[in-house]
Amino acid sequence: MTTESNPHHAAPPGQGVGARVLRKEDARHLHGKGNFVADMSMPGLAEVAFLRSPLAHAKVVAARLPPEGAERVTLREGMADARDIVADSTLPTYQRSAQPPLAAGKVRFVGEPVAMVYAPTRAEAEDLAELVEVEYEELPVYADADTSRAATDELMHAGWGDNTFVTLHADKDFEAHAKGAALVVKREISLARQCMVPMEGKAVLAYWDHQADQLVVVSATQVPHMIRTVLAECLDLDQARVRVISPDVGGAFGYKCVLQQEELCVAWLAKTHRKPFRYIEDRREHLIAGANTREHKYEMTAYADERGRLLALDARITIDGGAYSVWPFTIGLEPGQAVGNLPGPYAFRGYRCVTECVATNKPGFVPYRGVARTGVCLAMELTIDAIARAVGREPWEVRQDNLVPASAMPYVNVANKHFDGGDYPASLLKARDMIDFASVRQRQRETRDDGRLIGIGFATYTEQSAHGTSVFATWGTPVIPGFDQATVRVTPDGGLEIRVGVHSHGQGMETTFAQIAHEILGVDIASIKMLHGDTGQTPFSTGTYASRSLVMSGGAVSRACKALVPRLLHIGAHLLGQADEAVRFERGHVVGASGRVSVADVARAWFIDPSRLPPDVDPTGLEITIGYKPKVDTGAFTYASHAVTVAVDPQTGHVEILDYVIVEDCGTMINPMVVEGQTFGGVAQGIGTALYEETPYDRNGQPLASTLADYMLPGATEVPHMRIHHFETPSPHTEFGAKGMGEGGAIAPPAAILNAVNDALRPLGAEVSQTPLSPRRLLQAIADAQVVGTLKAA
Ligand code: MCN
Ligand code: SMO
Repeated sequence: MTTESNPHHAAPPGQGVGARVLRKEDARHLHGKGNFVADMSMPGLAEVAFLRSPLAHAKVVAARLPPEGAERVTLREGMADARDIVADSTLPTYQRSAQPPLAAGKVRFVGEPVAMVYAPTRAEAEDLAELVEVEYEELPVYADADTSRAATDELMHAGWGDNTFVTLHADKDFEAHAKGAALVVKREISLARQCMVPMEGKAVLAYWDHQADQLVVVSATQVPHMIRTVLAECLDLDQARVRVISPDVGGAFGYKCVLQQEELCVAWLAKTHRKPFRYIEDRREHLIAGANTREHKYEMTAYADERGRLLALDARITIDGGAYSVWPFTIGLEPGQAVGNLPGPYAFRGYRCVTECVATNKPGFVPYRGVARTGVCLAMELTIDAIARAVGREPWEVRQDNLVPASAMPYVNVANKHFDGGDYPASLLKARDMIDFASVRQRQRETRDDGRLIGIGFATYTEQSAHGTSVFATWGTPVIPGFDQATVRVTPDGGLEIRVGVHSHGQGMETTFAQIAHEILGVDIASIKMLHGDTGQTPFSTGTYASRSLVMSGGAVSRACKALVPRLLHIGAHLLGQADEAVRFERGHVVGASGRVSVADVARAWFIDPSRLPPDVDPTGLEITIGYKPKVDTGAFTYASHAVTVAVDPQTGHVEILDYVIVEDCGTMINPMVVEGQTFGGVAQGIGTALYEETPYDRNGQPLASTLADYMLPGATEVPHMRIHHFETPSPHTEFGAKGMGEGGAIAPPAAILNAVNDALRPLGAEVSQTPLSPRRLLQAIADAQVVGTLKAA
């Protein structure tokens, strides 16, 4: 018997692993057909607005509701059946915070929701909110870590002994390695507090599905299954009576990987009133109540030999954690990642670090693309350059001497990170060559008509991705990821449905996961449908964060597809009239001496014409749920070297990026175009951190950047054309050898750019060490250097 294959499913070449396939998801977005929470409407939908605290720290003495519409206003005491958000941690010294869905008795940051109001339109809801009168009694404000640390009464949270969330200590052979050092270099390095500013802010719509007798929460979230778990707990509902759907999400970057107060509030309204409610965060709310990331301070003391080889590092890290510890990652994630990742890709053997995370009257810290690694990379890379200056060598040379060499791989570093492979020094040399280091040094020697100074900077880092159980366990978080499952179903026409519990909110997984399936089963990616972001339709997953989706969930897709092959073979062999051993699976076909049958042919037999099946057919059929658990769960280590050339105007303090190159290695790339898009997007955010983005606070804890006129984002004119080169060192631990990379782009830019600026400023003796590097900070550094110069001369 010969069966012709269905030409519809004949796979064109070049859709599998490694192909630069255009993204399946882009057409709907380019045509304005995306389905975001703000696009949805339902009969009887009420819009929700929040009355937010104007004060940073105050007792709520009384609240008077307006005489008309009071029934549409909720205060904390009106939702007594909802629990506070409490993220516990197993970290020693950790003090837990209880975050009420609406402020209870006291407010702890400007923008904290105090009352919730609903009306047919958002405008009416806001008008009604304005009529709620709240009486406050001001408390001392802890607008920064130092002020907060000094507090003895009126502490941030009841029952606390001081205002510190958690303090972590690490000491690995520090004294032994530091004692012989010829050189000691000290630096203070800090990052400003900033927002994440996704295009779409928080967005949640909740209703009661009477048929399913279920609360349905449609939310812009990265982690629908975890949100279901915690909402059910907070609202005292059976897990099965809550369904969370994450539709199209307009960027998330970590902002949407935690339970948000507003999610809990709107879900409570729907549960209570059995009607649909929706809340859409506006830009001003985001900028005020969402300034919750990056604010780290590093006191670094590096011990090196006379050539600049690092022997030991002593660091003190202070993190301004804001008012509340978020669920599930807790505030412990930030110091935990900082202490673990500070040593970066370097091979030194003595390490001591104290990381203190202090509670302040600001919005609570939320993981943001790169998490603590952007801060630690800045601190480490500025320190490496400072060492190079101290020993009079080129920063790339000193970096080169200190990086873990390829010959030492796999390598366990001083912080017990298990680097899986790659050539870190080669990535740096490649970046140096791509940016044409020698000619930049030459240009620096030439005087320029415009008076600008040229500088070149480097940064090398590792991005621990897809961290597993053991890593999260050391961070003490209440939910610890272990493994992921995928369901793969062959459809009756030979297409595929893939169901995964992670969520793609811009990463391109609808395409890349289809490419994985195509690689194994040969089905055309146009006929592969990925279902994600719906707890009612997908296997459980802790969700998308920590650049884990490809390795974990993509790994499960790969395993599931592989597990379908013997089933397809068995049916196909029967259709061909041959024994299983006599056929093979090749590019979407079962092939034997007597001919070939396609996946579609097999599917037709299975679903529609079982009379053609072998008598001993496996009744589990052409659908499977299978899991992926990493062999080594310390994560897969992507790494990269970034190099940048800048022109600095010492008169105006303006920095222009002239050239930017990236050499990265995320193992096997599923889709290099997606990897590049992820990297470039991350770099754009990193440039924001380096040069523009900041929410300053005054002493009263008032945020001073509440519009996009004061909160500066890089735009098309600030983000340069970038050049990228890939190494592909397969991970020995993952499917296809792929490593996660979704955050990497955002890790290195502040380090590379500030190093480049410092290189430019060398003739002036000035040095910068703070983000964002605003013109004012840059001019201040030059002025400080002049004062020092004058004093030295005197
Ligand atoms: N990929 C690939 N080959 C590799 C590695 C990754 O083709 N070797 C592809 C993946 O298939 C996937 C994408 O690159 O399509 C990112 O994969 P991965 O590194 O696994 O990261 P996640 O999918 O888990 O995404 C999370 C990560 C994080 S933690 C943040 S923060 C972030 C980021 O992704 N937020 C983003 N990138 C973002 N991109 C957009 N557009 N929006 C966000 O909110
Ligand atoms: S900050 Mo990314 O969601 O881990």
